[in-house]
Amino acid sequence: MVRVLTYGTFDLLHYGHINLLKRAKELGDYLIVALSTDDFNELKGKRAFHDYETRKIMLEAVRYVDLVIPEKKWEQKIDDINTYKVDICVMGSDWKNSDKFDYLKDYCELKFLDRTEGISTTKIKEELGSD
Ligand code: C2G
Repeated sequence: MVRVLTYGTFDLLHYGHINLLKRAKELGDYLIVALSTDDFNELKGKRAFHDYETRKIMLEAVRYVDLVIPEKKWEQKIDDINTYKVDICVMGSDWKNSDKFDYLKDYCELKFLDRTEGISTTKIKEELGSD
């Protein structure tokens, strides 16, 4: 049972997120998503349109997702890897060479998948806002 873990806000769930989740699941058998809480989003300087509970419900409805846990702080990742016996941590390529993830390679396999071009939550908000 290969267990995969990824992190994110996943606000206004879109096909870029789905494409990431699909490819992450394809790397193993069980996909855990650590979903940024509203408080942690504030720490990240992000204000999500949907609150944590709504974003969690939406993610749990995605066929590739097996478990959603809260991402409350930057420092929880090693505990997450140990608690959930994670084999592979996967993130989009925008996190490559980041001090937020690189150290995890001592605890599990670390993989970065190409971001899906042309879509982002910010783009959606901007284009909707401009109507
Ligand atoms: N993503 C992607 N393609 C896009 C948009 C997002 O592959 N067009 C990926 C991101 O690279 C990330 C995941 O989808 O791996 C979730 O994206 P966000 O919700 O923006 O997550 P982020 O704010 O980067 O949070 O501790 C890490 C952070 O919680 C990551």
